[in-house]
Amino acid sequence: MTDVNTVLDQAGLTNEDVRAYVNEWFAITGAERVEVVSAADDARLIQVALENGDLLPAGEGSYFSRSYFKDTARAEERTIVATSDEADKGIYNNWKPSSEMKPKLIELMTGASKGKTMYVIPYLMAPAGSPLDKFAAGVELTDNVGVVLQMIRMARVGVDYINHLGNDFVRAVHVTGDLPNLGQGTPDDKRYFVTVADERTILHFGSSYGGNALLGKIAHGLRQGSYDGWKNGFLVEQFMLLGITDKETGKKYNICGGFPSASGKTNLAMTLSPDALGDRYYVEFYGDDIAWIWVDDNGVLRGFNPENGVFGVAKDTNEHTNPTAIDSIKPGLGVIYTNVAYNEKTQAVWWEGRGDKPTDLDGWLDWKGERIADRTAEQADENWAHPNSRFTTTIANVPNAAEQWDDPAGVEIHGIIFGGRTRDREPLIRAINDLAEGVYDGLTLGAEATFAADGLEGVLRYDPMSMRPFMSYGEGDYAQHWLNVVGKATNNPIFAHVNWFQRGEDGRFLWPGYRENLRPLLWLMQYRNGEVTGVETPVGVIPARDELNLEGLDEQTLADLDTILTIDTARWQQEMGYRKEHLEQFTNVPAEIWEAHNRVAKNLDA
Ligand code: GTP
Ligand code: SPV
Ligand code: MN
Repeated sequence: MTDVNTVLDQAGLTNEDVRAYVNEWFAITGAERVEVVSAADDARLIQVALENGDLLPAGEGSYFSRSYFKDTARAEERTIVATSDEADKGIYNNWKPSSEMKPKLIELMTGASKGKTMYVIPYLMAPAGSPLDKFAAGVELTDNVGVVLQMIRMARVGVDYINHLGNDFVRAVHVTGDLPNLGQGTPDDKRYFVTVADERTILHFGSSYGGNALLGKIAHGLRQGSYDGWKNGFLVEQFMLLGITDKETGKKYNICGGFPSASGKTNLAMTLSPDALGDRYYVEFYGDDIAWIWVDDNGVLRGFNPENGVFGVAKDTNEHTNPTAIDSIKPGLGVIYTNVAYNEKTQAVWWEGRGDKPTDLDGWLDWKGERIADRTAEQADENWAHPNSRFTTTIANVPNAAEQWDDPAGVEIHGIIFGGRTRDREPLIRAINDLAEGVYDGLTLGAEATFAADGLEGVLRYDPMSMRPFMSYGEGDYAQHWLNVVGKATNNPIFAHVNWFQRGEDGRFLWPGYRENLRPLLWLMQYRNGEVTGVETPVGVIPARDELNLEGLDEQTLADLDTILTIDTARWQQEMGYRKEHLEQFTNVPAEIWEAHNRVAKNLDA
């Protein structure tokens, strides 16, 4: 029998509250051993994972892992926010009383780590020393070494982050469960992913994948964080955060923005300026998935990325679409690939959109581990990689990471954008000057769901602020909180809605996207500065065609441009009816939000 306290002593884990928590869950889960980890354990734990088969080598200093084939994305219908107050119930947070969920999870986890090691991962989801530190610390307990290796990349990990914090830490318990016997997606589904928000406790059972298992990232960094932010005056959002420097004028702008999962945040934050614009603009990466945002004592809206790494979508990542990402996953950087195609002979990896499909099939296995060469004619067109396959790399590996990406003071935010996969209606960009209209726009963000959530790809749905799967309390209160926080800012952040995904009748994207997305963002900052006036429409200000820098765009794009710079009034009028129904579901919607809705509707009818 392991003496837990001896292990904690040896690891220098002195926080008494953390020690009691580890002891409690060690007893419940029935783990055989306990181990406290820090980032310095990475090389040793990589060896452990290679030896037990959790990882396979993927060339020099890169690794490959395959998750169970029914465990490849977040499971939204199994994800629950529990509290003791029914007033926290929203439309999207799957609220349940904590008195119901906690016993369930304790029962599921009891004895469920038998024979395994319980890893204790003390972590911080913030640059150390920030004003939000006490909301950012947590201790994940997991029985899965792969999860530890992912957490070491995605969070700051070590006992020094939590020893001094007393009880100010999130309790985050992860138990993998017997994956082949959990009934995933059936009426007998045994998985539960629960955030007990008012107790700052996260209990996830039945997965080893991504947001289901790396509890610092989504469960704490978004769900728990946004609940804490609501109670303590800051915002926590599924946002990327980037900086644009205009080397000619010396001006620098920081823009954050929410696009639903797998809709382009990582790509935008890693983008390079289009070649045709020369080297005038430089884009810096602060964050690609989460931003914590507050107003400082001088009234300036600021934000930082709480993460330490990037858990990026592999699909379509290549030298052309995202050269920065390709540089950040070069050999030797400790990158972990999950659910891509893997060559067991050469250790090469591949995914759809990586480049030419290998023609020599020798050694190639698809994401399920099945030999490609053995495929039947019917299977020939199936994907090699899972569409939600991912790469994990640290921000230190990202070539355009800003010097201050790790600055606890965060950076000033000049613009807030919302966007998603919308095949019609939404123009390339529309700027919104008014706070309530900006918040209203985020609240009514409608987009096609992606493969980042199980079984939902392509479904059109509203995804408020891109937080639908991560909402921790009611949507009306959420809107009011936005009005309160951003309303305090005196530095005039501008809002905008963007869409890189409008399609033509033949299904093609009308805008080339990727690096070219910088062009509308540059226009937005010029508009904020009063350097261009744009064209007023009922739904915001869109660029006049000649205000956009069009240098070097191809013929087709130039021909399509008028379509994506047009407001389809009839389609928008129809949309306003849907929006009304969408907002009517929510309780406590602020009057300002309804006024914004009515103003836009009236403008459209005028
Ligand atoms: P999460 O990590 O799930 O929150 O996703 P994300 O929002 O960071 O999405 P990401 O940048 O990883 O992009 C998801 C997918 O969209 C990838 O397959 C990209 O190649 C693709 N994508 C990103 N930007 C664009 C774009 O401008 N145009 C087009 N057509 N596809 C894009
Ligand atoms: C998302 O789905 O928005 C992600 C990936 O960022 S996961 O960590 O799986 O939630
Ligand atoms: Mn995300």
